Amino acid sequence: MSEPSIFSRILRGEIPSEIIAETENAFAIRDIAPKAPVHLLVIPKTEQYRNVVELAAGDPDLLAEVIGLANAVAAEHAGGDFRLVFNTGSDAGQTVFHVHAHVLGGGLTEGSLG
Ligand code: DGP
Repeated sequence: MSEPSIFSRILRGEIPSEIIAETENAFAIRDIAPKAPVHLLVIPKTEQYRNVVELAAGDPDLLAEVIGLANAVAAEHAGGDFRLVFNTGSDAGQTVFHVHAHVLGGGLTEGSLG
């Protein structure tokens, strides 16, 4: 077995980070290095999907749940409008290979790409 991802460790309470919202199969936290006035991460509780392409192919209902939770946290924390970013692959800036959506809002600039 490989080591649990940083997000699985947060979900288990092994690394401190407030879980600001959750559904049955997904949860949301604040990004530790925000690139926008509001920068949240929405993450499936399972770490079996490394990126959004795998998630879409393997469990489209879970992808829809992630997007629904992104919409809900954007409504609560970012005034409604938001940018959704899934970095996919290390050349695209992905550093954590447990699929997650960046929810960016609250006044975006060109640098707010997750
Ligand atoms: P990506 O580059 O798309 O794989 O995004 C990973 C994000 O995860 C990055 O923006 C920083 C965030 N992150 C990494 N470690 C932690 C952590 O321990 N706590 C929180 N809240 N965010 C983290």
